[in-house]
This record gives sequence, C-alpha cells and structure tokens, in this order.
Amino acid sequence: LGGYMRTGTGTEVEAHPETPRFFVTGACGQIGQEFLPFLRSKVGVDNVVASDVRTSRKLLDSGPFSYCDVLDKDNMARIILENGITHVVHFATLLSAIGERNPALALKVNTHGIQNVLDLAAAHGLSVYAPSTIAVFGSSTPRHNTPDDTVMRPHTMYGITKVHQELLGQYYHDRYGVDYRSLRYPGIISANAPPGGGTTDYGVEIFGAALQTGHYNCFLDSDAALPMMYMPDCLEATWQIITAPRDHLKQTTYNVTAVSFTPAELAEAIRHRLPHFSISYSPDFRDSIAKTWPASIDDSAARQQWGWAPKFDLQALADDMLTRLAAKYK
Ligand code: AKB
Repeated sequence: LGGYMRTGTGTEVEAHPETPRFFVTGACGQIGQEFLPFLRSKVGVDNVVASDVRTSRKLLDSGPFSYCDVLDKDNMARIILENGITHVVHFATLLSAIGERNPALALKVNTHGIQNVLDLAAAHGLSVYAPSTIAVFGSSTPRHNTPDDTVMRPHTMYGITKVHQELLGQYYHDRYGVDYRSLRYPGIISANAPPGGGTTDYGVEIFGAALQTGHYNCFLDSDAALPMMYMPDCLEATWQIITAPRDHLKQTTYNVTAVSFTPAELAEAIRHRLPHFSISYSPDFRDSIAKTWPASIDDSAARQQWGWAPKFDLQALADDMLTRLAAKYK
C-alpha cells in the first residue's frame, strides 16, 4: 500500500514515493459511511475520493466526493484517472434482505459493479479491496466453524453475486496480477451507521428498541446463531487486510469474525444493563436466510497470516452500543 504498507507484523508505516489515492464506492452505505472517515484519518482527507449515487451535506463537507453509479464504467474511469487513484475500496452492493426484494437489481449492481472495478484495476494497475460475506455459504456448507475453503452454494441472490465476486477477484489476480483483497464480513453492528438491508440488521435495531421502548420484536427466531462483529473491529480488520504486506497473504479472500450469538443471547447481554428489556420473536423470510448461513466461522488463516485479533466480545459490544446510543438519544 505505497506509503502506508505495514512493515512486518507491526502497524507502523513506511515511506514510499507514490502517495496512495483511494476511491471509495458506496460511501453512504452501512460500512462506507464509517470506513470513509476512518480511512481519511489514516491517509489524509484529500487522498480519498468518496462516491455514491446519493450524498448528504455532511458527506460533501467532509472531503472530495464524486457522483458514481458503479454500473457506469466510463464515469468510474474518468474519476479514477482524473484523481490519480491507486486503490479502489468497493462497498457499493445490495445486501441479502434487500436483494431478495429485488433480485434482478441485486444481480445487476453486484456483478457489473465488481466487473467494472476489476476491469479498470487491470487496465490501470489499481489495487482493489471489496468485501465478501458469510452469505456465500449455504445449507450444504458445514455450519459450525466454517472454514475458508468449503462448499459455497448460497440461496440468496446476494450470496450468488458474492461467490461470483470472489471467483472473479481470484481470476483477475491470477490472470492480470490485480492486487485483489477481500474479507468475508459477518453481521456488522454499529452505533452510528443504520443497518443496510441485511439479515443481520436485527443486531443493530435491537439496541435502539431496547433504549427507546424496552421491547424488541425480532424478525429472526431466538436460536438463529450467526457470526457477528462490532464496527470498530470491522474497520480495523479492513484496514489491516488493505495494508498487509502482500507476501503475507496466501489467499485473496479471508473469513473474519469476532463472536457468534443468537438473538436470545444478545437479549441476555442487553439485560445485564437493562434488566427490564424484553424480546419477542416473529420470524420472517430473513430467518429462513439466516438458517442457511454458518453459526460460526473459522478465521484462523486471517489470524495467522496478517495478525487479525478482534477486541470486542458479546458483552463488550453490547455495553459499548448501549453507552453510545444512550448518549445519542439524550
Ligand atoms: C447481510 O445480512 O446481508 C449482511 C451480510 C452478513 O453480509 N450484513
């Protein structure tokens, strides 16, 4: 990563003549809106061009922004070339639940978006980070401690497009030498970013409901165990894979996780702080999706090869969420 490549296994950075310049797609989305300020704090505001098909005053005031529909390759090429971009962070995607509501759009945006990014990366020597997801797995995948390399036969359009992304990223890496890197995100929980239309959104919604009404009606069943991660860990993991020395990486895509829990276990962790909190269950189509995903995943390769180590367990995550949201609602 040019001037920001981590040296050895440490987190220090070394100088490089070429200043890395980042282009972030989907900057208004769940991960994008938090990764953007995090990345700018690492590499400098002006070295990151944010993009999306929507924007906000806050985003426009925070640094460089360009309108970009990831389906429009020519516009993407223009932004990349005019800004001397060296790295693309590609977040623009339709998640699992929203993707099932509009599979045709999910197929188009998710597959053409990554193809455009990878084509431009091959043509202009760019590095690419694009997250994958636990949704690449399906009901024929081992459900517990799911390894990196295993059966990938997903049941959602989102999962299918992310298998396509993983294979395409590997192909462009092998065939054209594109430095393509990816993490399979579990459910991501954040006190700042609203959930983005996924199956794991209950893990964010539950905290707002707990503080505002003391009750949450969950769209997953009580026993729907899923791998999860708190946003600060997600930001760190993403930065670490982007900056990992290339020769440490033995694969293009890695499982990463922090904790696995069920809605009932999360409710219990909330009750440590809010003893009167109650939960009921009205499972919908998202519960059927969750039941085809791993209950836990094995991220030992990430831990061994580039030093991944999450900081937040279930109780630490719940406590921090409640503290932050309580301050926000004051
Ligand atoms: C979703 O629920 O669709 C996402 C994911 C696990 O990729 N949060």
